[in-house]
Amino acid sequence: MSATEATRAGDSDLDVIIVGAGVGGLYALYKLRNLGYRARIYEAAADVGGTWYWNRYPGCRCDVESLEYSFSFDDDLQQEWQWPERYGGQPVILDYVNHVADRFDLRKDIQFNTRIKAAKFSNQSNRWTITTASGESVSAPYCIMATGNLSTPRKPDWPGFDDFKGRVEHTGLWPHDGVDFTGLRVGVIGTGSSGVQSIPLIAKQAKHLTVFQRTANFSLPARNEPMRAEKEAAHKAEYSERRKAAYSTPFGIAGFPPPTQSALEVSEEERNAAYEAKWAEGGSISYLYAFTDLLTNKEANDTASDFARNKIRATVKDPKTAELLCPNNHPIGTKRLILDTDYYETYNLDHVDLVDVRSAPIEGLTEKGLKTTDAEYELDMIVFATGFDAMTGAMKEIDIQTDSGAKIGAKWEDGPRTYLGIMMADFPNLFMITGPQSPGVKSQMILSCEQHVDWIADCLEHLRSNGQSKIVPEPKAEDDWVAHNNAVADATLYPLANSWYMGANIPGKPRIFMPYVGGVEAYKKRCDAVAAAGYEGFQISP
Ligand code: N01
Repeated sequence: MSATEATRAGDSDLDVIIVGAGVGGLYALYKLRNLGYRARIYEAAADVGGTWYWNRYPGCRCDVESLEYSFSFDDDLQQEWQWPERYGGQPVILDYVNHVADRFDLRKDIQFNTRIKAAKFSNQSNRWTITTASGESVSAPYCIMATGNLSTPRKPDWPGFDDFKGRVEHTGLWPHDGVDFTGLRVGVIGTGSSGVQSIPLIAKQAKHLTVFQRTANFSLPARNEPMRAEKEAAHKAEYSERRKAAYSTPFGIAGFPPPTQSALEVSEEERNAAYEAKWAEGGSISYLYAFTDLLTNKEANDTASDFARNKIRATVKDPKTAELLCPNNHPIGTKRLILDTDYYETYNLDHVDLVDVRSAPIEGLTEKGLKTTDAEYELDMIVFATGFDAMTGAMKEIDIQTDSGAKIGAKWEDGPRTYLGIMMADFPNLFMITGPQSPGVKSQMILSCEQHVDWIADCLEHLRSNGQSKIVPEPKAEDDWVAHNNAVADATLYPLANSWYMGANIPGKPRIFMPYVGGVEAYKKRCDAVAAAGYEGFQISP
């Protein structure tokens, strides 16, 4: 029997197929295995880690504090693991994920180097069959897509990639052996989190750095620092209470007392003192939590945006560069608020230039570098920090369909449609971890992954104990959830920004606000109520 046949034979006994070995997929495997399900992960990469496996660019770091951005399901794990810094750097987070995979013996049920190309549901056999890029197929009654929200890196569709004589890299597909910029003229395209984190470190090595900026983004100082022993001890002493409390917050992160005042009901002096304190403290939630209405009232938001713009002007010495770095087309917080280390300071270095590609867009690559509508820039290396086909990209790259004719491409043609961001009408037994229209990317991601996995596990237990084996959302429940999602977003300032939350960074992608922004607390209550009511809004059958 060949290795492939052997795998297939074993896999025919699977209860659950999981796609993706990032934090969501790994916890799903752990949880379901402990409940007695035969589950296996299929993972495109050569190892675990998901986003932390692929994004190895210099400066890559989580913008949620490390004591929060970690699994809560095992108290020994959270007590024993030691985070060296306030915010986890990519290498440390990847070490942590590897530690979790080893500690709970997860690798034996993960098939690496296996990209899933198609998934098809048969109503007759009540099974999902997934097909890998090499043509292998595996089936199981249930399938969980743990494919991530920022896992399909995208470069603009420009001419000239083959002409360029230098090197091209994307931050989301960074080489494992690193990149040496010494002596090179480097161009970075993009000033989202990936660009802003990598630019100061690339500038340290490169002979010359040109940053090509289309949209200036707001970024706050991260104030990263070595983990303080007393902070770690205090946090660990009340870890389980803090984890529970996190579910009663909007972003799934405890420790930030909710604001009580509007930015407009205090004096300018008081307001600026509050922003100054938050600026000094570091952290995006802290800043956006300065007042109650920063994400819902434009006038209130303007005060926080102005404060941040003045900080940029005070840091960047060249007034023209400073002005170009001041965001002017979206309220602060409506695009992902970035945390940086020395980002604005980097523009004071003589060998770093900022080029505005909003007024003179990039036309393509040339033999020597990059050409905009008004100049050519000679470069040895171009770093694309141009982001991802966020939230829907990874799912849509898989040909997901059912034998009743449902297809993911058609289903999501005008934007994602889900019930609770966990399942879709017409696609039975297919679950998503932190799918669109759930709080995922607007929350502490690991908490949201755990919440979804726990909900899915309870759901499978409910089916098993009731002798049922098929679950699918009712179309009306999905319609209502989509409408609710849109209504909640429309009550905020978020839709004012051309962000990846809106699909705006991908030409031709429908402009629809994709994450659920009603907050983790309200969302979890809703999910729990749906389950408690016998899976309200779902059709369940044998
Ligand atoms: O991607 P982005 P990212 N011509 O989409 C520009 C998470 N993350 O990889 O804004 C010129 O934010 C684009 O310009 P514009 C985090 O959630 C987290 O940086 O579309 N420029 C933008 O400046 C984050 O939000 C961490 O006008 C072009 C940039 O490329 C998300 O991942 C670290 C262009 C893309 O920014 C994505 O971040 C890193 C074009 N044709 C990432 N096309 C942390 O935890 C695109 N751009 C800290």
